[in-house]
Amino acid sequence: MLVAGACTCCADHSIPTTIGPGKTDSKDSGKRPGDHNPNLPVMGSYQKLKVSLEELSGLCMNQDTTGFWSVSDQGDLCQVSFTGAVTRVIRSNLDMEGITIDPATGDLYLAIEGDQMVCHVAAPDYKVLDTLFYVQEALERDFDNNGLEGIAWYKDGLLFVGSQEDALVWIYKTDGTLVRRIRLTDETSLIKEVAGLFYDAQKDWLWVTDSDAGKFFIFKVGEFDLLTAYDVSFIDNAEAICVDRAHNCVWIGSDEDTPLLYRFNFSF
Ligand SMILES: [Ca+2]
Repeated sequence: MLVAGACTCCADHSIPTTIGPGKTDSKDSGKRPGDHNPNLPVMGSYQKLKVSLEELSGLCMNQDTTGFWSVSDQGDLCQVSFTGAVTRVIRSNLDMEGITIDPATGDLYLAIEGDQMVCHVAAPDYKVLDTLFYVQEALERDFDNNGLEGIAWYKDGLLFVGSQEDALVWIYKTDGTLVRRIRLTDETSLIKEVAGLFYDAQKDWLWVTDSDAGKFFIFKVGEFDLLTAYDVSFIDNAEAICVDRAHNCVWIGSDEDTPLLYRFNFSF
């Protein structure tokens, strides 16, 4: 059993990594592969649990941090407990791929693929789903099923919205004003697509999961330099990510035949 925070460079560890936690890719950093950066989180062992939410694709912590909000391709908005129990709150015919929360209000924001739009569900009732805005580039370039997959609350009424195609991330105001566009494939050749997003306010980092590359990444917000990447190629379809500093772990949701939640112990 690997202890969270243990060194991950040495042999005989249970976590398969190609790049390695706390290490950066030489091509992007100018450092030798395997260089440790003591300021970066270190991945430890993991557990996984089954979740009865078909095509689970998005995940965020609820406002009182007692469990998750989650969404599925089937159009279900659900509450999910830390043990994987599911309570459906809204059922729709939308391809829901990402979810995030405004921690101040508890309002939810959803990334919808196909329609390429961002929807809003107001707290505390969580009963009505409104369309906030459409992502014009994803519509104009006809991203279709290669479109919106991730969304993350940033700050001051701003959202990160991400797409599979070109691993694009847009920063939008909640009123639909486009503020900035970042193409993460310009930052690193390791990334193939955005499948899920999480904004880490404590460090001003954007965590990105990529189900095609089988990795998740940390980018520094601002320049969007790649800080590190974690190999999770043993996960079938890593579409959701939630960083949980309170429990010293990172949760990864996998959209597969038997949807799974992976809980990776982390030393932050
Ligand atoms: Ca999905």
